[in-house]
Amino acid sequence: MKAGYFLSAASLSALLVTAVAPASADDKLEQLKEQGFARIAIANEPPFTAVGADGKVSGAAPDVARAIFEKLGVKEVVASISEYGAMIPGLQAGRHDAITAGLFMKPERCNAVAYSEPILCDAEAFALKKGNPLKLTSYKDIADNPDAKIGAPGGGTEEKLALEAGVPRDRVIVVPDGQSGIKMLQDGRIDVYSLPVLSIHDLMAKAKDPNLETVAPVVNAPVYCDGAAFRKQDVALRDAFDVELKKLKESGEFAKIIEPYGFSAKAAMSTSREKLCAPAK
Ligand code: 6CS
Repeated sequence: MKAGYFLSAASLSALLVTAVAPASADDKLEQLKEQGFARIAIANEPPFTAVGADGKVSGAAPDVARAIFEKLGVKEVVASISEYGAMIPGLQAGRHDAITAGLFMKPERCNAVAYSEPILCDAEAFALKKGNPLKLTSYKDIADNPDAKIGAPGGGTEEKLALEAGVPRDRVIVVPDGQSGIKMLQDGRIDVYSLPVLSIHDLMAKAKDPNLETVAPVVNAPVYCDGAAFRKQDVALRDAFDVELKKLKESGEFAKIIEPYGFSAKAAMSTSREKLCAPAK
């Protein structure tokens, strides 16, 4: 699988100048084919997305996107790292052609972008001190303990789940990346760090810290699925992406790409954008 490349902000801004807006929505794919690459937003949160020391982009979401864009005649993907909360504004401002980052489908996001059908599904997890001294197994447990501080990505699902469970804003600490989250936990600046299960497992495997442990899944937290996200006006590109995604799922290639990262093809194929974007009952 060809690797895509990570772009610094400076070189990305230079690309912005060249990425001319298409005449019409249907020309977006033609524009990308001529451009030779699709600019994707990622978070660098393995195994969803990752940027190697050599700048090569991997992770389940970019690998699926690269495979599909190749079939659509777009040779490369070029990634830029973004905080989850900045991905949709960046897409809408034309800084990205798609978000392929594990950005979970939720009604409020479905109102803002055109999601593909589901790609990567995962439950939520906590990384915390060995022995779970504060007995935290749900976001409500954190809310109910006035001393408990949670770290979560800015604009991310775990931040929102904590706030919705009643954790006051001053006890929800925005964490820029996985390594920082583990360090903050080790330094006692937070009592729990929350990300999806596979992301926490990846970080814990790398941290190899016997003083930390994982709670997974978080009690009463939903299983989420992402999709590739496109601008609302690029729904023709989204539909073309979905045609190839469906073929990838049916051929077995989809499972071959995502399951080595720990994701379940069956989980993504057993749900739909319609179900995941439906307003909560
Ligand atoms: O979609 C989100 O907001 C979440 N998705 C991932 C893959 N990691 C954390 C983030 O909060």
